[in-house]
Amino acid sequence: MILFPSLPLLLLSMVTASCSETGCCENDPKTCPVIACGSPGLNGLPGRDGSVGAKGEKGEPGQGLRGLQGPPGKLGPPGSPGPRGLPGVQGQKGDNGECPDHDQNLAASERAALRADLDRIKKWLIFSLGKNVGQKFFFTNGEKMTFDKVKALCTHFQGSVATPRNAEEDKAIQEVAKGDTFLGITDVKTEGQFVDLTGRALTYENWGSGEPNDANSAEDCVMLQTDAKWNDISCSVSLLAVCEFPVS
Ligand SMILES: [Ca+2]
Ligand SMILES: [Ca+2]
Repeated sequence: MILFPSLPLLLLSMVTASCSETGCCENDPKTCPVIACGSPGLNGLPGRDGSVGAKGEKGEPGQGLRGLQGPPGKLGPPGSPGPRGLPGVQGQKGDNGECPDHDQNLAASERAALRADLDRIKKWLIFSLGKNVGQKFFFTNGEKMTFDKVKALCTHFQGSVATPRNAEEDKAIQEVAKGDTFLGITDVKTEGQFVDLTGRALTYENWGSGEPNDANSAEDCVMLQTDAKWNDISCSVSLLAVCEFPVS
């Protein structure tokens, strides 16, 4: 059982009762609504939030203190080089320079020091790697290679392939090489006629027994063997490289 009616129904009963007691609404029901004559109703609950409006205009800068400028950024990558410029106009010939006496003395002393250093280095090299006989130095790098590579190696160091002109040089080459080595002698130009690399006839020979034999018609270079004898051999085999250099 419901003992108390709902609030709107109770209010409506009160307004109806009021109107019946005063009679203010009897002659003009259109201008005297029930609510105007009764007590004001209670406020309703707030409605739900509306949808988000459109974005507004950007505002004016603020009035606060401006921050300090930050550090510069990282250096960017270098740009590509520009085209080469035109050559400049050739300048005029300069005046002759001065060469005082003390400068000449200094240059002379430097030359003497360089000469002494060079002689010392030569002695070290000869002591460790080479041999000096008369007006020649013989050196080896201890590597084995074909005849063409030996020629290229010696030429690169402004020397030539070791070529004995006498028994003393022949012996020196053996001592430097300590193994089978190429000599600067070939019969490439004329089969059977061995000459040095400048084309000159030989002044000394030390062929082994039965050599040169041009075996298989393919032996145009000369090998100094460990038994101290010469043997013509293919230029394509790899033997120790020994170069000779003139004594300056
Ligand atoms: Ca030959
Ligand atoms: Ca041979």
